Amino acid sequence: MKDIEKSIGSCDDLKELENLRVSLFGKKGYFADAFAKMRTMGDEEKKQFAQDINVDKEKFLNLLAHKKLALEADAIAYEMQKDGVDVTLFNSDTGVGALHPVMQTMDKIIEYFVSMNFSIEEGPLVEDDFHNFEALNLPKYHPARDMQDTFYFEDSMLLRTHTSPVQIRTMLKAKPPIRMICPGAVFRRDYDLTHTPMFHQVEGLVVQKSGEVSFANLKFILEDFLKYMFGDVQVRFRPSFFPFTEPSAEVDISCIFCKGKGCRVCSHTGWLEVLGSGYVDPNVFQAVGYEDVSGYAFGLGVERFAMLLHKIPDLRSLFEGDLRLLEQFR
Ligand code: 2NL
Repeated sequence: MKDIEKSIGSCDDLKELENLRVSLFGKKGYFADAFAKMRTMGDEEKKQFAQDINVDKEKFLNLLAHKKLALEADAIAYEMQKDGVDVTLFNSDTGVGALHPVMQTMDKIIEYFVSMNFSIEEGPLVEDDFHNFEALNLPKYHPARDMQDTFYFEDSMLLRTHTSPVQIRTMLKAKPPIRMICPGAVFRRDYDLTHTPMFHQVEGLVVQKSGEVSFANLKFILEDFLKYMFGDVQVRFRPSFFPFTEPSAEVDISCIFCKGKGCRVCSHTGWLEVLGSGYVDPNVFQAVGYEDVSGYAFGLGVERFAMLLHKIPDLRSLFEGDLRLLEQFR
């Protein structure tokens, strides 16, 4: 018995341990043998023997169980070490990373507006109804508020659907004049060829004393900006509608693919829509307690700009992390 105890102690293999277990507890093992012997014993002797043998049995069951656990842990540690990655190893294949094309485009946009004396403002991604909708003249039953279009949390908070709430927050804490842009991620329940549930916007806002800003100021800055971004393009303003601006205009550039001749990308119109803009609706100023001011605002989608600038045909390729795309933007 002492030998077997030693063997268990020095055993370093699960199969060998199983053999030892069988030699003790198997049908022809030590304990089966011992119990068989009892049949020929007298009562007194049997009692003493049974007591001793049960102590031994308990002891060996314990020894085997502990050894088994230890060997299994060793085996797992070995497998992990064998297949693991040594993160300290030098890898001559390590490339240099780069900003994602969407962020490169964002930086170029920001660069322009900083040069024009706009400040950069940021705000929370998780917003409330007031900052994301109510203050922006989006009435209670406006379709944009629908569960179908907006990600809601249980407590009536939501993921901002545009960066406008940052402008509301800025107006609530500062006095005019305001000259700001707010770049950042926004969220809508939409996923198809031209929509992803998360994308990036840059919105701009200028507020001054009543009469100090005109639509001409808006037209100048956006035309100048678009020529900075896209080079020698024509720019046109088209009447439109947004709940937070009045009057509103969408801004087109002449198609950069066909130079305005008409092609598939511009649906044979010769124009590409790139911006929304307008005079800030008086209801927005009222919601933030501004009086005797006027201002203009605009908004754009950064992914759309990146796609046009780099002639990327499918929006979704910007979100797949495929190195064959990303390596072209180093
Ligand atoms: C679009 C349209 C736009 C705005 C965003 C705005 C913000 C405030 C007040 C008034 Cl606080 N307007 N933002 C205005 C016009 C258009 O974006 O098509 N974006 C991609």
